[in-house]
Amino acid sequence: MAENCVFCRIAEGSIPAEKVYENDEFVAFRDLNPQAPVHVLLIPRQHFATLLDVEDTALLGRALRCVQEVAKQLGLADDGFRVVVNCRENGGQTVYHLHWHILGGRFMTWPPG
Ligand code: DGP
Repeated sequence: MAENCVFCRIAEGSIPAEKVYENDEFVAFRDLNPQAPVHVLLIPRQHFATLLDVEDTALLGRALRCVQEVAKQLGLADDGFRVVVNCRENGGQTVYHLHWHILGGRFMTWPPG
């Protein structure tokens, strides 16, 4: 666990969050500041600051398998949804614990801001 990492604390349960999915490797919970009717963050329990810090490509694959599970569980599969990873400053990353945003429940425009 990384010191002062809010998402590490959510994963271990010492900071509350509305969890919607978890397994031994990943946790998904509702975003505090939702940008869509459904806005969930999927995180690995292991701390990686950014997407660039993961060497294990199999872990990235397992994360996307969890994204599929969460999307189906939350009823996003039929109409579709968006998956976003913000990376570092220009990517708009504000919390430096790798996370996948899963957004759905409305039509998403493109390009993003
Ligand atoms: P990003 O900008 O990609 O680093 O997204 C970080 C997201 O994390 C942002 O949408 C707000 C959310 N967030 C930040 N702190 C908390 C928290 O304590 N709890 C929850 N549920 N979400 C948080």
